Amino acid sequence: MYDVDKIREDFPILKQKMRGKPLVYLDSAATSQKPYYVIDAIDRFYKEYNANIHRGIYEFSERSTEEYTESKELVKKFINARSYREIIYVRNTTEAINLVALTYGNKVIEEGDHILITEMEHHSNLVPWQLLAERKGAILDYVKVDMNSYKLDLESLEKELEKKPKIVAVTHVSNVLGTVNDIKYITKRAHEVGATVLVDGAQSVPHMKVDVRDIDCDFLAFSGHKMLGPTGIGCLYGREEILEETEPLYGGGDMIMTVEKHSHTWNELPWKFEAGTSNIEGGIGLKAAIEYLNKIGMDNIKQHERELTEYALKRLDELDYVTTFGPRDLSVRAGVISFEINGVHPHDVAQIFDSEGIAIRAGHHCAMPLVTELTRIAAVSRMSFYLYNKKEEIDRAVEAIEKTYKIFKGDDLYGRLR
Ligand code: C6P
Repeated sequence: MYDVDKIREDFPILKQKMRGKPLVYLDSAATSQKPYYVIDAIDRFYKEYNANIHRGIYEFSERSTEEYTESKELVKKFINARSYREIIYVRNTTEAINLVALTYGNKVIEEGDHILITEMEHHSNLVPWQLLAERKGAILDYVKVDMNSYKLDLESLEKELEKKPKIVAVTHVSNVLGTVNDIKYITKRAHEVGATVLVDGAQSVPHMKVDVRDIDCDFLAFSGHKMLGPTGIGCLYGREEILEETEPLYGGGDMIMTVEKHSHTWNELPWKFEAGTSNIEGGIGLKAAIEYLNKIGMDNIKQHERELTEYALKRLDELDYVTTFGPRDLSVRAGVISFEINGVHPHDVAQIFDSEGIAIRAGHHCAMPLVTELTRIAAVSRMSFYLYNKKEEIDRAVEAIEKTYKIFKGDDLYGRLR
């Protein structure tokens, strides 16, 4: 049985108060909280065997190298990659996508080529492609979002695929709508027109089983900090054949095999893409995070979040002055609920929540094109769930909404903005 109270015991921060009230943390889509298991693994590294990797021939360096390499093996298994050679560590999802745009993208995109993304992308999977398109004189196209179902419009996908894009970059889960895209289907269709496919897994990898061989994507990007790991470590999965043929972005230590005065040869994958001293602490922390997630079980986490989402949507539906965004079909919905309290600015909502000890996010959520389509003020409030959240916390959020509405009722927000 899923014992959320037991899980919560593992997260020291959840015992904290905020504004003098027991903390309700509903902002895991922004970043997740960390269990002792991860904090202790990082603590042990610094206290017991801190040393640089791939460099020292002494016990501590061997141990840190081993732990770091094992973390890649674990990531490999976690996403079912073929080899740890396909696992490149970066700082976060953003850096992973930029790395692809700046290396593979620079190589394959030429003037007049099409790059296809969607209207529900986070800026991290949008601006790097805008920059690439600007550099190369290429054309950036968008798959439309159906604003009734909050899913990708598959007719629009087909229309855009007729232009034979060279790269298709799409989010697995929207950080605003919670929509879970049918990424396997999109990848299949994109491959059929000859495109290379990058999947933004920032909001999927932490919450559900993601299998790169099943999806058959060419690149997958995700962040450690959203999946119980530390900040500053993220991952780019890349298909080995593609990575082999792609030039590295940075030069320096560790990415080379040999160096002469006027030439050098590259190291093997994945080190070719990891110049300089790595985020060793990050790799070790990510390994612990995945061990912890595996112990709970990704299917259990997904199911728990689905129950929370169902409960939250039901509670929010009871309030006729609240609008929620995102699919109602829970089979294609992750634990993210963006909402609007009629007439109340999301920043006011977040402030009242804060005074009640509840952390949510408000604003454009780094997805301005999408959020501008959703509301005239280009901002929404958002609660997001993870393995440690409880229904009682959703009740606290609903109470905060009721309080907010009482305070701001009659405040003609849109009138004020006119
Ligand atoms: N979204 C949110 O509150 P980084 O910052 O690189 O770790 O992750 C970027 C990113 C990329 N794609 C998606 C779908 C995301 O949701 C995010 C991060 C956070 O929604 C912070 S803006």
